Amino acid sequence: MKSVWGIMAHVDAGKTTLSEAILYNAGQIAAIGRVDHGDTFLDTDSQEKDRGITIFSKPAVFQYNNLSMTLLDTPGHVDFATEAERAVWALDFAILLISGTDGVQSHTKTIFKLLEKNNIPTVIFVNKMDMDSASVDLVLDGLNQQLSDRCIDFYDDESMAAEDEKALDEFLENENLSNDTIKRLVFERKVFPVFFGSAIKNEGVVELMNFMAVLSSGLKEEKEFGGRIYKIESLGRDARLTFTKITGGKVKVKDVLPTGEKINELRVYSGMKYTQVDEASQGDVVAIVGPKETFAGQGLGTENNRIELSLRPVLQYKLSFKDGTIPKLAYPKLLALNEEDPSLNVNWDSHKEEVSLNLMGEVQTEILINRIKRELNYEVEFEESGVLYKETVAKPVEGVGHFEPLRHYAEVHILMEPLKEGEGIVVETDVSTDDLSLNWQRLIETHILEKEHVGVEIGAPLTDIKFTIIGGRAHIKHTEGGDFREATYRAIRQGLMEAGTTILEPYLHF
Ligand SMILES: Nc1nc2c(ncn2[C@@H]2O[C@H](COP(=O)(O)OP(=O)(O)OP(=O)(O)O)[C@@H](O)[C@H]2O)c(=O)[nH]1
Ligand SMILES: [Mg+2]
Repeated sequence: MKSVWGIMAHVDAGKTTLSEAILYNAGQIAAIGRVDHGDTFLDTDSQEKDRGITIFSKPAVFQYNNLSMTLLDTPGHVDFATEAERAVWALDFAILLISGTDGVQSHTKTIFKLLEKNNIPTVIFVNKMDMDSASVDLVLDGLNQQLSDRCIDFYDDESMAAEDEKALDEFLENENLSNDTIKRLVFERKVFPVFFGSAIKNEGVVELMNFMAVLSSGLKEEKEFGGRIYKIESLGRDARLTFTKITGGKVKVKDVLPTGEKINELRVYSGMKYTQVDEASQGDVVAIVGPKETFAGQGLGTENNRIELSLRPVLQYKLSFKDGTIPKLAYPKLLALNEEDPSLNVNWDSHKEEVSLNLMGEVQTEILINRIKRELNYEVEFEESGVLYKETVAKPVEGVGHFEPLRHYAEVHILMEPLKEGEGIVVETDVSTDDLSLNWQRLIETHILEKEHVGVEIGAPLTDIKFTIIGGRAHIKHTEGGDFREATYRAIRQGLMEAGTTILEPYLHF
């Protein structure tokens, strides 16, 4: 079985260095490159080399124990947290890195929550154990207190067994746990096994890789086609690339995606280079060339939902041109940035005649200014211009939407209820297929999820809402594809108008 592994951690924990060690042990590269020398397989962008940090998540493909695995190295700097979050959408498993000298950091907790939310089986590697100040006991204590008491030393079978009744029986009988049992505990996220080592000295890495092979061989085959788009790239590239993890079945060049767009080319990237393939199957990460309308978070085939970022910028900035460029003319080109990172929300304000966008922090701002200079040739700067609010529905309400011009018909009833902070957008259905056929129910669900709906107070994006589809009607003859879209949008709008919305203010923990 092919599998996708993400390496995640706070900044400078040694993710890129661990990727080097893994690729070296797998025979993929001839020597372990050094971030500080700018010669790693994955930190290939010039700004990454200059700064010695990872900015973009990038895949590397390798074979180990006859298994094919894709590693996604991710950025650890908080300014690039959305890039790391998108990578999570493509993962079968995660390796959470902890620096043996720094222990659990606040960003480590954020990442751990992301992995929990996306239900990713996670293995922990405590790095930099070659340093004198590193301490096994201190790090384990920190993990247990700040992440979960189910972070357990990989070689401590007894403590792992204590997390599960069946495992305990096995341990009492054999005084150890089989690989299969440990595998199950990790798949069920009952245990987060902890490995210790040093990426730079290549210590403890083979042990980690052997366990990666055990986990990879436990994935189940999914026959039906499914895919998850996690990243779009076009700026500075020769084509628009839709990075997709294939979650089931396969796709071929010239196939038409379920979205209606054709695949012209399939590329498997590994480091700087790519190879063209005719076919991609479950467990592959491919860049699809051809589609123009795809977006990060989009599901294909059996993956029939849209994933939204949970980490988001809270400040809006105004972009000004130092080179006299007319903002309106530059705006369409800047839109390519939105495709790569929708959280930027590059926006045109027609009243003020200015371009605005949302940013996470200073390093991201500098990187973006450089990219805009290099790839679009504009000299720009940013000025802080406001706080980003969100809205939620003020109280539970049933929204009703009709769409019935001549020879069209669709009717939709949606219950909208406020959720607790941070719960995001949830969609459920509570209507029998006798009343509304399954394909219409699915269509309504798609239309709820396909775009960011906005509140009625200040037009800020909605969040923390549960939508329940509770009714709807189609006409045997007169219902066409787009009718349910209109009716769904109208139902949401009508409900929000009736109940009103509450403005949510962002806040940060320090
Ligand atoms: N002593 C020691 N240093 C290490 C080890 N692994 C990495 N480093 C050093 O730690 C620094 C950061 O390493 P990276 O691999 O760039 O860390 P990263 O997690 O990829 O950093 P970002 O991508 O920027 O988040 C570099 O100076 C590495 O040489 C290790 O096992 N021991
Ligand atoms: Mg890195």
